[in-house]
Amino acid sequence: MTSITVDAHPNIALVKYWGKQPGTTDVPSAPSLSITLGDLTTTTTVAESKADKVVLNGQVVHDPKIDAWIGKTRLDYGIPTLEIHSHSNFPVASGLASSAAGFCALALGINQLCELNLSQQDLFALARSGSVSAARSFFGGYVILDPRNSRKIPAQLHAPEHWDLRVVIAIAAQKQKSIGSTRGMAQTVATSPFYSSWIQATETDYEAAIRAIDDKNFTALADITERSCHQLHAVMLTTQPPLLYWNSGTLAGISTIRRLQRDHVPVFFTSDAGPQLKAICLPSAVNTVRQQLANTKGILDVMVSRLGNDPIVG
Ligand code: 2P0
Repeated sequence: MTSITVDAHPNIALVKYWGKQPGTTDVPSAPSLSITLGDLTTTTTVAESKADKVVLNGQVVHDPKIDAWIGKTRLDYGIPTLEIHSHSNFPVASGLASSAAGFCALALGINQLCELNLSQQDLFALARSGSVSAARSFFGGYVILDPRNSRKIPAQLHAPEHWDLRVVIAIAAQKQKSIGSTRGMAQTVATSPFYSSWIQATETDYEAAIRAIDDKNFTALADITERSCHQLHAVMLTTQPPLLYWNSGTLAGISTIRRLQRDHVPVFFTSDAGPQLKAICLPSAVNTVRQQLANTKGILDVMVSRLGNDPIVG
């Protein structure tokens, strides 16, 4: 086999992960629950080559995180030198979980190309060692990752057809300038006085979110998701030095969503380690939400996605 191409989708967490178990580099401290974004795709091709080379959206990159991951994977599995080309149909530097889709695709592609025949557990662990959230991109629809499960593997809670939610992504900055997630969360674990409350609250929110999705209870899922988002940003803000990922566009977008909610539009929001705002809504509301966010000062662009399927290994 000369090359393998994998299409994988990013995911966004409704119940967030932020912090690893002490002494580990890839085991989350709390469970998380995500949705997979079907209209955003990272297409990654891996091939044997004379030297390692990583090309992201046409640019050769020397990314310490990717390089370290390749080095460790070579030590663990004896993989050859590789040329990796990855193309995303969405802005990769803007905090839209491109690393989740990328490490998921890389793990799948290398496993196939190098005939590693990894067990599911080892394949998920390989992706997780790149980015914990990458393990959630192995499935479409509604996905759970619970470290209290002894194998620490993700699982699909429901296929996308279970409940047709839409996601409107509001871009509030074109470049991700803030501190990266891996470093940021390590600082939170070490310094936020509210970290243990965050873990407890996340475990409660996780169980409640599963019930809300099982029951397709939009109001309950809206409450849980926004609470998890606010609590995430609360532990970020109480980190030393403080992590402030939002900008004025993010806050203006939140005001727009609050106004839509007062007008009974079925929409709620979340945001991650960056300024982008993700609005989750019912299909009937998607045009209104898209228009209103596009007309919000500080929102530079909007994208819309349906929920997506599992990655495709070609
Ligand atoms: C999440 N985030 O659950 C949370 C919410 C960002 C905020 O997972 O250190 O890139 O590589 O495991 O997976 C982003 O963190 O971090 C993330 P590492 P990752 O989606």
